[in-house]
Amino acid sequence: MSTMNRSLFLGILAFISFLNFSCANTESPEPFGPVPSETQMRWQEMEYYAFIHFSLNTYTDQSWGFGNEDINLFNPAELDARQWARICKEAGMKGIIVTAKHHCGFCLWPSEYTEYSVKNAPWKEGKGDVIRELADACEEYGLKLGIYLSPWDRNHPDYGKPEYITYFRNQLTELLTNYGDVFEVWFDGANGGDGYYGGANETRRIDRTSYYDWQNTYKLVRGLQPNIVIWNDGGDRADLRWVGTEDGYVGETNWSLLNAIGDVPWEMLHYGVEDGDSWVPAEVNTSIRPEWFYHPNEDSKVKTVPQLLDTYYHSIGRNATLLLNFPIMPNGLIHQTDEKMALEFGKAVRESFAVNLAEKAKAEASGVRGNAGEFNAGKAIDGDNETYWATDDSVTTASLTIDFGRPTLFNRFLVQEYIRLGQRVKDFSVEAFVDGDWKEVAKATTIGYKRILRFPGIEATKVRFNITGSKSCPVISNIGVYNAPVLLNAPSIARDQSGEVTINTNDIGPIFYYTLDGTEPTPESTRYSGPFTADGKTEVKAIACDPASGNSSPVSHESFDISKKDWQIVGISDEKAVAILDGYEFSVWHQRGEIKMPIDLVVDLGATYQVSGFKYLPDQSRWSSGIISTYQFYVSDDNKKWKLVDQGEFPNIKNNPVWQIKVFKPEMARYFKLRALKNTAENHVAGYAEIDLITD
Ligand code: FUL
Repeated sequence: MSTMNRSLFLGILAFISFLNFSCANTESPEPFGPVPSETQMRWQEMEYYAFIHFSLNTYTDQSWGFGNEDINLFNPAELDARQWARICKEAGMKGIIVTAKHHCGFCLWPSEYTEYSVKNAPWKEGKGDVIRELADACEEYGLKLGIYLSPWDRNHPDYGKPEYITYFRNQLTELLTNYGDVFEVWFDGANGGDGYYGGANETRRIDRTSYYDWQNTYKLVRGLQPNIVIWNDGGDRADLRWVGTEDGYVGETNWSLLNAIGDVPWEMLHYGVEDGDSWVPAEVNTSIRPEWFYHPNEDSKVKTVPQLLDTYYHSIGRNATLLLNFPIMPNGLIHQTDEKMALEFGKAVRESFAVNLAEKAKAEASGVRGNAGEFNAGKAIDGDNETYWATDDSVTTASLTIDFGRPTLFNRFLVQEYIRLGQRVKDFSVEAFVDGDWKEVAKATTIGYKRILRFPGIEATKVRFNITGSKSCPVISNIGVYNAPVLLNAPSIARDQSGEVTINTNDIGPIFYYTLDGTEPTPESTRYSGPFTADGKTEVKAIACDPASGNSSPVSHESFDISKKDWQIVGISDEKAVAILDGYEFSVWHQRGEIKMPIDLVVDLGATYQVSGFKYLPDQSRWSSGIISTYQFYVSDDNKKWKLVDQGEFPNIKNNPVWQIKVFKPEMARYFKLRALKNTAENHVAGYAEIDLITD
């Protein structure tokens, strides 16, 4: 070997050993703060699973049974737990938590400790066991089983006494012994109050901090099911936390941390505690319908795909899991609308995240821990959640750039921390490189297990992820960039009392085109750039378009009648009553209190018109009330002498509370009066989301 070759050889050797040395000496980051247990980790990775609410309430149209409901009501003719499991599986869920016992105390399994169970119901002549059937169905479909066991029991005679705790634990032992692996147990926080209590029919209060002796109950649970996670919002801190609402969202900032001891006010449930001393991640529980149990009048209120997608981005997309409830119908099945929406929602999620545009790109970071290959930027896009990009310990702000190599359209950014080492990032932003400049497209706070940001589609050659604040050096296990299909639902068109028209949709990104002359809108029609005025008789047609694909939605169409500018509600001083005329379907006003049916609503039109019909939209809210079912409609030209022009009922308004349209022989009128004779609840409340007229 020549001297030169020799020194080259030695140089290479030295370089290789330097590389080895630097790798061998780059330690992984130390965990920062609390970290998840293995069972919490397994649970978090499930992301999405179902709740099933089924009990005697299903047969009594109630939310909470009193505890004395007739056991003979329980006879689901077509019960099929395999249908539940199939739907959950096809919807993309990973498990099912079932109400083995709700507050009424009725048990869906033949418990040996009570007579108030399926064993004394007519279903399968007392030989049935819903939990067995569900456990078998879950096994067949590769789903995990979870158990909801209400601590509050309005049937049991001993509720409130120490003996009840023995009963409760005996039941837990049955459920956690006889049905195989259970991934989660749910101890509902509703506790104590009035009930049947074996015939005592009284109110019983318990001290929620001491009565259940949770620590020993937890020991029992973990002894029987070592891999279980415990949900408990009513007692001592367990493995998971409630998010403070059943409306399907957690805070935009969501730390998976709480303090082990002390009160948990709403903010802490919602946002977690940045410097909390325990790992207590969030589970978002919500129902696919307004209520948890089945009520036929909610058949028209099943959440739509855009609503469910919002829930997805506000739960799984914000570092929580999603527990979505299906109420079971009296026949023992999930309703076909619920099935349809859940499957379409699952499909929309699958399609949104089908292609990760970052996977084939190049990644570069502002800094890499010890310059070591095992922590470089590529580890965040290698599709392996066990590898990660990390920086040196002293670094708490950093950025990672993904280069697509060519203009690429995207509208979602997904990022995950390697939470086995703790949750660290406090805030971050996402930028896109467009025409030689960096443009901010989104900004957020915490990441945790998974964070997904939505923004209007943007075409860029590179995307940059900037960590602008972190508790310790960031540790990022995964980044995904996606171009989710834009949801092209027909947009909603609303006009307020002043005549201003607004066009809207549930997705982020589509642009709208509209016409006012009755012609079909196309991308050549007027582009909507914000609310516009179109008072008086007006016909608006609109479409939503995805600029990237060029696809458009079906046409939506609204015909507005005479201007409401000068309309006045007569004799009502409550300013909130304007909700009736404001054009927004979700604002509502009620007449209630001292008043009794019949209840009148009088409106002065400000001028005389030839009126030939009217439209009534009842309360659209989740807990709607005052839905008028029987009415009379009068007109007048002086607010003194009234003429009855129409009367009757709004058929099926209870089950389908949509716009009610009535037409009659045209009459000249300056005033109209809608008289509510009855509502669906047979009480003295009249509610109105909107009232409108039809004129000639
Ligand atoms: C609540 C209960 O009171 C509801 O009935 C329902 O079971 C829901 C999941 O939790 O606290």
